[in-house]
Amino acid sequence: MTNKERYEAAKEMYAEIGVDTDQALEVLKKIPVSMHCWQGDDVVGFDQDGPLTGGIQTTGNYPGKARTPEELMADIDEVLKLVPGTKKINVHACYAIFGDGERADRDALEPKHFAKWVEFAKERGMGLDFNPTFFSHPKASEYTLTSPDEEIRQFWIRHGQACVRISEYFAEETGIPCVMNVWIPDGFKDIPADRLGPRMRYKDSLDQILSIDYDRSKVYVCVESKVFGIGLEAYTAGSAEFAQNYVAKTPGTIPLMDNGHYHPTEMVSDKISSMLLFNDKVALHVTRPMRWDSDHVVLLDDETKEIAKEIVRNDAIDRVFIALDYFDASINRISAWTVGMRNMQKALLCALLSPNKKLKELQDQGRFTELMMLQEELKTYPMGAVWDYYCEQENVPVRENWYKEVQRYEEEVLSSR
Ligand code: RNT
Ligand code: ZN
Repeated sequence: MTNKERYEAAKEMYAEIGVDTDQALEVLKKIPVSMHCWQGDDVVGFDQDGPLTGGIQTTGNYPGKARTPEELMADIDEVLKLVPGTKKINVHACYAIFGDGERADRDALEPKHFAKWVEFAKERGMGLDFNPTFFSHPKASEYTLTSPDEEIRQFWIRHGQACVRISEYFAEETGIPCVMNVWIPDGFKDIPADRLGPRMRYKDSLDQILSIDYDRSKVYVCVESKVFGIGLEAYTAGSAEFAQNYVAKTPGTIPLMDNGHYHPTEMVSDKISSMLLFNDKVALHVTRPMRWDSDHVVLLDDETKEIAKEIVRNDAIDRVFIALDYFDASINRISAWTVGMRNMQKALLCALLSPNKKLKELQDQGRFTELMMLQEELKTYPMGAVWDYYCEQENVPVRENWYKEVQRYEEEVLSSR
């Protein structure tokens, strides 16, 4: 049977439960998923040689990581060949690309230092997202936007402002709004004497960053919360309450939830509806925390599917910015990227192939026996046939066939790095 024939059979099955597979694919194709550039080089970047700091960590030493902008972009191109749908590239400020002899510290970054990323995105018809880098830098060895040292704090405020300008440049050049996410690692390893002070300074720093003139319809500034980091176990200034309240009181800012940033029994899928109720827009970092914020590759697991369901069945596709955020250095990095990107889209497809209206009715009518039965039966519906057909239509390899290309690339390119 061809992929098309299998699709037609699946289409009939879905039609019987009121799901239009053609329409599901039309919608899926247009949902942007922002791919993090930092999976390709273990969050190193191009503007410094020091270690990764900020209480985050990559583990593993798989050969072939990208060492230059050219290598990183070539690797991203490989992934783009293997992943269907609409993609954006998510760039961190530490991925600035300097010309010969050129250099700028983080507080002096300019749009021109990202011109190559713009060129890359434009040639591929993609949008760009952006992140200031408040870590892996000599001035971030203690605190950044919460620093009690006013000189250091001002340095990082200038960095944030520079990043707003770069984000605006991205949006103007690509014609696609840029999501700019602020995450700072600032916190304490042990019980603090003052929890309020750092948060007051963080709030003031964000206010100062946002005080510059920029087009709020082009740059969406997000604040990402976190519960703890390595060496920052007792306290992080940018906690969930901080981020949530900050964005609630600051028009034009958006909360960003990373599903590795909560207590392991807390689920982001359960938080999305509340956030949607009180925010025009919500941003996500989709990752896979294993026992802690370990940033494993996104799988097609229950939580990823549940997150996708919350986006789709609450009619929030245009209100939720989906970005991936993980970094696994223990396996082929192209494969790590591809698996995560394809899985995010598979999760969205599962959600789009659910008879969501009908399931909601069953809940509202208290028909919980039937609800459980149907939800369980849906799990073995032929989503795979729809996915395969979609990949074929999008001209990307079907099923595991993409891995052959990863192997070829590893042999021909990665192995000689
Ligand atoms: C860290 C945050 C943050 C980073 C990236 C690299 O815990 O999740 O989003 O992973 O900025
Ligand atoms: Zn994150």
